[in-house]
Amino acid sequence: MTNKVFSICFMCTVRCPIEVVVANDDVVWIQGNPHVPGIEGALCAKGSAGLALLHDHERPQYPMIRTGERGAGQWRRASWDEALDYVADKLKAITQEHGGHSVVFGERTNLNTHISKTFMKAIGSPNHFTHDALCKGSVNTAFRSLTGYADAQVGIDYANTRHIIMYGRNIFEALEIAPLNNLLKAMEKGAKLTYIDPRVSVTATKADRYWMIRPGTDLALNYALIHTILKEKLYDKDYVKRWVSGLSELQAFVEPYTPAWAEAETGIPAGEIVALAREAAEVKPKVVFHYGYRGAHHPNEIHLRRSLIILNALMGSIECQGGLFFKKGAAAAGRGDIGKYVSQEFPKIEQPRFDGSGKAAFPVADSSHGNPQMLAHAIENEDPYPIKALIANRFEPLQSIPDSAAVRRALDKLDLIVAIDVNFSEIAWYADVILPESTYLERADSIQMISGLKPSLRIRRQAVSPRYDTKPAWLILKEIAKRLDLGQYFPYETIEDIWNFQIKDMGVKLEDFDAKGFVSLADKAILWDRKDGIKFKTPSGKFELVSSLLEKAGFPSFPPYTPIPAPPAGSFRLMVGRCAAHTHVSTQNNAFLSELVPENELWINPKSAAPLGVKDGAYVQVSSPLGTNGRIKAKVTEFIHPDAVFMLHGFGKTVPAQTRCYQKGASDALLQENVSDKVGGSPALDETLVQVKTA
Ligand SMILES: Nc1nc2c(c(=O)[nH]1)N[C@H]1C(S)=C(S)[C@@H](COP(=O)(O)OP(=O)(O)OC[C@H]3O[C@@H](n4cnc5c(=O)[nH]c(N)nc54)[C@H](O)[C@@H]3O)O[C@H]1N2
Ligand SMILES: Nc1nc2c(c(=O)[nH]1)N[C@H]1C(S)=C(S)[C@@H](COP(=O)(O)OP(=O)(O)OC[C@H]3O[C@@H](n4cnc5c(=O)[nH]c(N)nc54)[C@H](O)[C@@H]3O)O[C@H]1N2
Ligand code: SF4
Ligand SMILES: [Mo]
Repeated sequence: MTNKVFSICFMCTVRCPIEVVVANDDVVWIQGNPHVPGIEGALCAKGSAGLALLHDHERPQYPMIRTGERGAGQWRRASWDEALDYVADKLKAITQEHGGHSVVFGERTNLNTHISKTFMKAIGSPNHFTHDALCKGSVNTAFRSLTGYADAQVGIDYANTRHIIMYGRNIFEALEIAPLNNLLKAMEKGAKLTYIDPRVSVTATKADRYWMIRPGTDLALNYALIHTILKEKLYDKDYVKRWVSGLSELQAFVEPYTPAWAEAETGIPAGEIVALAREAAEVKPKVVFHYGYRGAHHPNEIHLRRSLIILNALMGSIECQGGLFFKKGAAAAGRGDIGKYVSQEFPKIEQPRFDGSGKAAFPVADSSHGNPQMLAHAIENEDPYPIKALIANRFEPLQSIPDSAAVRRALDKLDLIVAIDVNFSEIAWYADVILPESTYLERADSIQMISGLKPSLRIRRQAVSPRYDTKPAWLILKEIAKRLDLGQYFPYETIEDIWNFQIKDMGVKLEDFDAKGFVSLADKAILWDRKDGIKFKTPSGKFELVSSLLEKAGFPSFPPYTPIPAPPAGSFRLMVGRCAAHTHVSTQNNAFLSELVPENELWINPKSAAPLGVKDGAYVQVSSPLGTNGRIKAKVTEFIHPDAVFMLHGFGKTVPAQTRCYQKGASDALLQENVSDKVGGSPALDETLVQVKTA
């Protein structure tokens, strides 16, 4: 007997809707949910490899309490009661002595984030952070500075675009299924793809136009594009007149940034820059200057991301078919809001955040996400106060924060490290207690609100029973809270209680999910009227080129461009990124995926490799100002700019229990200096200069 369960993939946080085929309480097949437009049955390699995660015996199988030194891998098995009591007792002692704010909770945003935030509010800590700043904090701030909305409230209508210009948005490898399928549909109908990257990624190979830009100089290119668009009056005059403020300031600012100037900076011929501006304008407003997914490359990231969003505004492509749109939520569809436990009343928290997010260190960053790159600094320096405990839930501070050796050193000062994970990640191995979560196929989670042109709800239902002695995080957190006498903030026993609470004001019933695994909240795409209805959330109600948000905080909207010097001879800019077969730092030990891509390689141009005696396929060592890191195989290729080298993120693991990926390849986080865009909020993950020598 087989049955089909609609659920939500979690092999990466794109969270595609899936259909899971189950026989005898085991998963036999996973495919994309055939009913969801853009998905239509599709799944990526990582999604298929969910089977290998489910059946993996190299994952934590029961709660464990450390018996040896941190990181030594000596554990004893504990019952859930014992492990939860242990964590609660420690937390009680720590919060009594040092206050709730001495606890930090880090997680990759997930369906239960409203519950994790509830947990932190209940214990009186402002210190919940997500991965957001490390991924795209500067994109978030750039959007807020121009439109009043965060990037997460903006989407792209790929299916109807006629030209999309991507700057290192490597969508064919760093993928999201529905957007990619929709882009492919548009390309079949003749849409153009322009791709710009110092490296020939898979996306480059699919593009109509590809430019190997000099690393870090995309902003110069954009200023020249804006220069051309304004000079030749290629912009959407009606849209700009109605919605955009500050055009004359922008015009004066870009005056010196001619295509000829940009050619010298970027290596892209001036004539081609002018041609792109004209070509894009021909199909406006159905043109997208992609604002990026990972927006954490360089210290001037905020201005690169702003320039991209500005290009869209000039094309009139914000809030239109084939362009960008503001995502519409339940309210726009005439429904009540989704219930969130974090909306309860909590005792007031007086202490500031540990990371200076929204305050001193990062005045305009999004403090609802925080700035985790401050973790090591805050712990080491007790700045602004001592931190005593870290709970890492579905987040890997030892590989996802630059300068991971500094993070590891800082963790040594903590009294308690708890890891809630499905793998023996670096942080789980370094923790005091591992609370193993059931995998996404073995658990159900909070309902997902999908805002968009057609808002909808999706559900992750449990497909099979847990293979091992594991629990869902929403239950783990409730159980800890109960032991801290804070159970009243978690008024649920089962996932159905959570679901019913979430949908109680939405006019939706749980049975409504049965037929297709989702519930649509609107029949038609909701687009605001471009003449009068666009609700920019800036103080002026306009798209603000001169940003109230930035200027008020003392940051100029248009600081002069700082030229990017070429690396000194023998040094290279370290670029990092993803491949289609892996998720960040999570899947390197997956039995299927480790076969597809077992280790990372160092891409290096033959012109750079030859003087160093580096041969294709030979192992090399990479050094940065932080030290030398492991061994990595050289991939000598013309397909990368000579100023740069490139490696996949997520390798160089040190946990022996992960035998398939143990010590394979090198870790980017050990090499990257912890430098940030202090305005936008992201770390500059592609900024560090490295040297290469044969190993
Ligand atoms: N050096 C460097 N740092 C980076 C990046 C980079 O390229 N280089 N990229 C940045 C970007 S774009 C992002 S988005 C972040 C991502 O940063 P992270 O969120 O830290 O990375 P992930 O690999 O998505 O997942 C982290 C952890 O989640 C665990 N996990 C997976 N599934 C589950 C689950 O169902 N339950 C629980 N409890 N745990 C689970 C994994 O085992 C892993 O330990 O990293 C950022 N940091
Ligand atoms: N398979 C897979 N897909 C994923 C994820 C995953 O882990 N695995 N993670 C998801 C997440 S959280 C994110 S943030 C996205 C990331 O999606 P992207 O931002 O598209 O991907 P990255 O792999 O981080 O790659 C960035 C690209 O930027 C290029 N680059 C480096 N420096 C420069 C530069 O100066 N200029 C230009 N123009 N390009 C440069 C690199 O060569 C690389 O090809 O992917 C999402 N999709
Ligand atoms: S992109 Fe792949 S791994 Fe990520 S959620 Fe979708 S199917 Fe799963
Ligand atoms: Mo990301």
